[in-house]
Amino acid sequence: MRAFRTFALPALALIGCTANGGVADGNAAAQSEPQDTGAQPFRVQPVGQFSEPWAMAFLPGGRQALITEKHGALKLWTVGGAAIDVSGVPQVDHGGQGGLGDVILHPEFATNNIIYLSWAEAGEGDTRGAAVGRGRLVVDGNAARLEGLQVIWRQQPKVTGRGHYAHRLLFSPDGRHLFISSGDRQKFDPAQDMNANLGKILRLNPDGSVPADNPFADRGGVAAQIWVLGLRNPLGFAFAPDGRFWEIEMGPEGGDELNLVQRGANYGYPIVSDGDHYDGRPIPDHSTRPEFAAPKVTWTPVISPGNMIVYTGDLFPQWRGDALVPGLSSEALIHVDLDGDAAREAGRWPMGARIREVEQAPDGSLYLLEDSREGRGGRLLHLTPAG
Ligand SMILES: [Ca+2]
Ligand SMILES: [Ca+2]
Repeated sequence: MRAFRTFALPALALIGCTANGGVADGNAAAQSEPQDTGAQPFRVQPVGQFSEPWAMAFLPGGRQALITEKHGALKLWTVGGAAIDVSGVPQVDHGGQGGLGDVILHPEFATNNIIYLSWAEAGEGDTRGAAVGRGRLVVDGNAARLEGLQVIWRQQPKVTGRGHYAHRLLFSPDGRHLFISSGDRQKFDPAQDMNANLGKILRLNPDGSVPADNPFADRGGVAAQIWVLGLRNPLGFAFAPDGRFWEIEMGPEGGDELNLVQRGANYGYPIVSDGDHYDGRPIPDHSTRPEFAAPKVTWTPVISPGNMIVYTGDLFPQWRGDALVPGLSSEALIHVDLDGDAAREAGRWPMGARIREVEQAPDGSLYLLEDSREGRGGRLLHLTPAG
């Protein structure tokens, strides 16, 4: 991540919550819907403090959640209480954008206690890459541990640098497939290379094996894992209740993207982007190459998405079926209206801090994890309806 994202605060974030910074894809019906109005619809309560928090996943029942810290700790946090360390987590390569990453539950966690983690792993020489593993969470009184951790997937090839791991994890709504988002590791061309699983979304069986009905299964090798390609740094993805699969990613200088994920599609990076390279070299815009799948929303200036969810709760009925996106450089929570195949930014609330993740609790309230750096930030914030 460049200094641009660290320090540039887009003007839109400063003028409040009615900004429509996103460029929608021209769906007139979507644009005629009312915008969110100015009043912040939620109350914010700090409820925890973490060191480099990156991801959060509630356990069934919603009384406890797992929270990863990028430096390599997994915490079991109790609502209204303390956080304890979970032992048995893997060694991580901590630095840059890398360390311990995402955490999700197996769809049948209630009976098998299996969780999935992603992290940055050191390789030969000066190389590294993301890894995904799964193990059994054992909570024993006031202690917790991870047992039988097995690596089920790795980025290939491992490369130099410490950026663009992405490594977000998601199960399909039917629980039959695990999706992994894999960033381009700031190496550009691997996003189009079918012999690399960088710059892609991969689709696996829950045990890490490759489904026979994947779009490129007949090619074998890592190509068989690929669901879609041509991505840059896909940091969030989620299924909407209508079954549509959405992905959000950081573009280069400009051009953050919200994409509708369609089996086997190529989203064109690094051949096309609505942004350009940080050193000023242009990248042709999506409109110049219609053979590539185009984003449904692009953002310039960028929002720097941390992840995304599609909200399905009752506490914020105005957001049901829509995407919520936390912003790092934009220091905001962003509401993206989803309407069939169309999408548009519909509201933005300044949070005064870089936000890494948004998570929906089982009761429909929201939690935000602040990014932290140099000892600042890192709070867990609870959002409940205002008034
Ligand atoms: Ca999460
Ligand atoms: Ca461009």
